[in-house]
Amino acid sequence: MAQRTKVLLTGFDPFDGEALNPSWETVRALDGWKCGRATVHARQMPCAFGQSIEALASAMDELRPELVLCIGQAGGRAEITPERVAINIDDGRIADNAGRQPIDVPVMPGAPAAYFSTLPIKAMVRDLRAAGVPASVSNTAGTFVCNHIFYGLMHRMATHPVAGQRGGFIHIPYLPEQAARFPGVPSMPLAAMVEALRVAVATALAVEKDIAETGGQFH
Ligand code: PCA
Repeated sequence: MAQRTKVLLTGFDPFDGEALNPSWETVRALDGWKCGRATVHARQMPCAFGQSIEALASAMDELRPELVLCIGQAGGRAEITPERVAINIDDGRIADNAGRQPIDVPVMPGAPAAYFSTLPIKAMVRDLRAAGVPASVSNTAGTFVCNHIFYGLMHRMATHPVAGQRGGFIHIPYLPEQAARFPGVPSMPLAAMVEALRVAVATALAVEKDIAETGGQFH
């Protein structure tokens, strides 16, 4: 029998005045879920520059997961969006939960400008759509704490390589109870997002080489 492996799923604590964060609500529902050879371990990350990368690094050291999927809230997006690229910049539009608002500072001084996700983002979008979940590739994770932890994840995997380890980031919409305060803003129910992450994890475990299918955009 193939050896069991671990999947680390992270979500954030609430920020920007919200009472909850859909990323943590979704991820924690999957803690302990067994997907084929892998078991999911859910961890909550602080929505704070610096601290989030430290918390992620200690979870990775503890678990040594085959797969790391960091999840975050993208209020206003209508779809599940696997992110293509993490950029080496912090530019907070608001302060983080620790009151810090870095503007135009690198996530890691002297490190590369960007890293690509090592998740099969196109295959994930294909499988999500096939499962009836609206999904698209996103070509920017922004410049707040989500891009920050995504960059920290990719930089760590580049500088502390673990054989076979892959990872990346997925942004998810508001929950309906959040969007109810912002008329016209899209949302997705918790159960649909939990199912979506099951599909994303299963595809990420199964597909090592991504498919060539367009996920491009004009702008
Ligand atoms: N979303 C924010 C940070 C935490 C979260 O869930 C972001 O997109 O940067």
